[in-house]
Amino acid sequence: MSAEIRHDWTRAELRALHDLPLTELLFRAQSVHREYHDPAYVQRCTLLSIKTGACPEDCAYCPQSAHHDTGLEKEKLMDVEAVLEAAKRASESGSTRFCMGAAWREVRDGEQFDSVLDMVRGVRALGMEACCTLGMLTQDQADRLAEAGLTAYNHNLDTSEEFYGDIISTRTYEDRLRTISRVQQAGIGVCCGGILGLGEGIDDRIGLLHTLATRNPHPESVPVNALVPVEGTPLEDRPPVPGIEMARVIATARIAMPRARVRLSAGRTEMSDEAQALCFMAGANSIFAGDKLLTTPNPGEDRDAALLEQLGMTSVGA
Ligand code: SAM
Ligand code: DTB
Ligand code: SF4
Repeated sequence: MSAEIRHDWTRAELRALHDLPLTELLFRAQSVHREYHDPAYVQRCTLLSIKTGACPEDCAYCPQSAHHDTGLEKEKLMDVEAVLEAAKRASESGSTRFCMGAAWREVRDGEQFDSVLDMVRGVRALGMEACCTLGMLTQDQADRLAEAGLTAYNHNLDTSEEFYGDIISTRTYEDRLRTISRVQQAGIGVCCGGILGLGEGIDDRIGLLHTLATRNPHPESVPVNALVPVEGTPLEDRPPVPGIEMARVIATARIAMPRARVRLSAGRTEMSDEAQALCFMAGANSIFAGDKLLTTPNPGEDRDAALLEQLGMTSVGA
């Protein structure tokens, strides 16, 4: 393999890659991609919101924050059984990873966390990868999730450290990094990425990629979300992110973190087939399947099946 795994990327190097002529950038990303991955394969993951709304954090993009009036119905933590039924359906429809999201600032020990641990064990017993995103964790909680068999923990940095304070005031970048390190320490895969379209500059996108690409090891997966603007949030009027900008960030992530799964995450509903195809050519090799993300719409099985068919790509076998 010629593309070595590096952890010493500089911001300038990443910016230079990002700004290459698109044709050159995609060529380089594709060269790295096929050294480490099957270029025809895309992983499908299913998301489920196991606890919805009324979150004490003030993330400006999020429909689930109690600080914004988005008209979202809040819901208590789901029963273990209902979650496992949804996981079974997801597996039957071809998803290989099941991701459970809770609108919590942090995990609290007790009955609810014990239920989440049961959910993780149940998803693993179905033969699926299990992922959770539950907010901040202590080391003991991360260790217990690892013991339950959790494959990956999603905890996004969203943007650069410099821009972070413009988007969230109730926690710091440092808080986020601390949880990520605990997850890693517990031996769980780190799923960490960001959102484009928050009003950030290109250097903020590079700042995020730099933080991720200089971690050792690199994250197991890197979700690249396009903001889904939700009425009632401070970012409701943000303009859509051009597909080409998504592709540039994905390609830079692919080159800098060759082994990571790069997930074309939220925002696909608004993207054309061509823009999504460009993102796959840039090195994205995972998507969220099904007609719902956590609380907002996603393209759904039929549109995705038609897209993958057109592209001659598959989500079966790795
Ligand atoms: N509360 C936990 C946390 O924030 O870590 C887990 C759930 S939270 C909804 C998971 C991720 O969804 C966030 O980190 C953010 O990156 C993404 N997200 C939330 N709202 C979004 C939106 N409107 N558009 C795109 N991504 C969004
Ligand atoms: C991630 O990076 N994107 C997913 C998953 N990780 C948890 C969540 C997207 C949420 C989009 C807004 C919503 O549906 O509520
Ligand atoms: Fe809460 Fe997570 Fe939404 Fe922030 S992104 S408001 S922490 S659910």
